[in-house]
Amino acid sequence: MRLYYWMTCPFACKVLAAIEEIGIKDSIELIPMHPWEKSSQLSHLNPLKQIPVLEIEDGFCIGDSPVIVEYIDTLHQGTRLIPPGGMERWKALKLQALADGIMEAAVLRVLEEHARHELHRSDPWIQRQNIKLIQSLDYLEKEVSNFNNKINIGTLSVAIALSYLNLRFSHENWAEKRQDLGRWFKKISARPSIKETHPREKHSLPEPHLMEHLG
Ligand SMILES: N[C@@H](CCC(=O)N[C@@H](CS)C(=O)NCC(=O)O)C(=O)O
Repeated sequence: MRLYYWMTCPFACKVLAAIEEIGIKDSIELIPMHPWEKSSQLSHLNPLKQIPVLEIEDGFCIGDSPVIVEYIDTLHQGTRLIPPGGMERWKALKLQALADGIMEAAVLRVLEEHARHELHRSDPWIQRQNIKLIQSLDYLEKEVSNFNNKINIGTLSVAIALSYLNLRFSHENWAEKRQDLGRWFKKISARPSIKETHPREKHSLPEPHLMEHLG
């Protein structure tokens, strides 16, 4: 199996964290692929031209991190990252969806602020993404007391989303006004799955000219 990924893509980091948690690292070949690279072969793997992509066998690829996680969660005998049933399942999936939304809003904000040509940049669009981030962080601050020490796809995804905010918007220090969430994040960040997937470099933002065709 091959995973096409990029270290600053939070959706890819989520899949890498899941791979680490369920202990199947040795059966997956990791292939770095930048989604904005013009010469990229990504279109052949995923018509949406997005990473992460898991190539399960020659020519059979799945994209979309929640679907990839669902697949790899069938490959081990340990505790499932996606709880099999009951309210625990829906709570975990709800949290994953929220974390994915945070990642998406953060990525869109980063692209608009740093990759789009300033003549085309839209402040209302940036504000809209930022409101989503603020509201979601405030929601998580209220919910975090229910996380306990649970490790499932919901809590892992939240940790990866927060890790991405720290990478891109460290100066905004989300934890300052959300101390319970900050304490929980510090604790979960000690897990190898989160520590090792935290991207340390900010490089690899697409060049503004790549975004110009978007107007
Ligand atoms: N829903 C997808 C989102 C993946 C995604 O947005 N990946 C970004 C990189 S972080 C990408 O490949 N963007 C290129 C594009 O959308 O054209 C998932 O969960 O995997």
